[in-house]
Amino acid sequence: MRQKRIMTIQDLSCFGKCSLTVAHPIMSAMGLEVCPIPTAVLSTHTGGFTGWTFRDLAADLPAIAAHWKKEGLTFDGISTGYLGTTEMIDMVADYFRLFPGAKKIVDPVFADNGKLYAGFDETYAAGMTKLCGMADVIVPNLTEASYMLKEPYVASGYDEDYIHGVLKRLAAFGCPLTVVTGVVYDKGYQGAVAYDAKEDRFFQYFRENIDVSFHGTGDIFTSALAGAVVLGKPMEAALRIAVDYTVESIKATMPDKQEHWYGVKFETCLPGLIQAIQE
Ligand code: PXL
Repeated sequence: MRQKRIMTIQDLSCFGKCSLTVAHPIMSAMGLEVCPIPTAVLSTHTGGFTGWTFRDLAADLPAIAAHWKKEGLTFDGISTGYLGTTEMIDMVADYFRLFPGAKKIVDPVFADNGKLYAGFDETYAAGMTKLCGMADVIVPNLTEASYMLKEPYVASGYDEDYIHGVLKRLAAFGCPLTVVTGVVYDKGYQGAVAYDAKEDRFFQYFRENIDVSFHGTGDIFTSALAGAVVLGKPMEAALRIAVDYTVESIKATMPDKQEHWYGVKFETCLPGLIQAIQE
């Protein structure tokens, strides 16, 4: 059987365990052939460091796509993460048009904990909303969902009806499978809830809530989810695989959480992920 092939379009933050430095190893471990497209090279991610370098590689994107098309390359999936500029969002939309056979998984990556990340604004959120409308699966957190829906951010105290409503309103942008992450109904549990618009069905998977915040866990979740989806796992299984892997990576980091604030030890948990996709 031909190996499943996925391209992943996001930045390469050389230090900090996020975006390409997690997506590539995670999806490789899952058995996918991973083709990374770095949108920019940064010395570190922007979440907690100061003075990072930033080399924009936007100019290379159209040429990479043109070469790949000339070579006749095809892809089973395209996953996207931090893109940085609206110009880059437009270029990714072109990739989506050029590779129509690929399953498109979009993680909006522009905000968390009620706030936009450094360098983003409402225009970027609007551009990302359009890209989400072109995707097969979207994976916003509740902050990104609120920006895309232009609704106030609700940090806590919401119920299942509220989350199901958010998912349905997001689905109206045009994506058939919507997943929201970081859902906490009851302080003891955290998880992800998904909505399959075609079947009008919700799925959810929760684990114990570890009340700490590490950078890059959203990227880890989306990488595992995208890998599972492109491997053909049903959404129920993909959610479980991705939530379990993220929780295990956080748990593995807890003993060193002070020193490791910039990212979790996802590497040590890869054997469990490899096991999980074989089940
Ligand atoms: O983890 C998301 C992410 C990815 N890439 C860069 C970031 C962030 C979040 O801040 O700064 C460069």
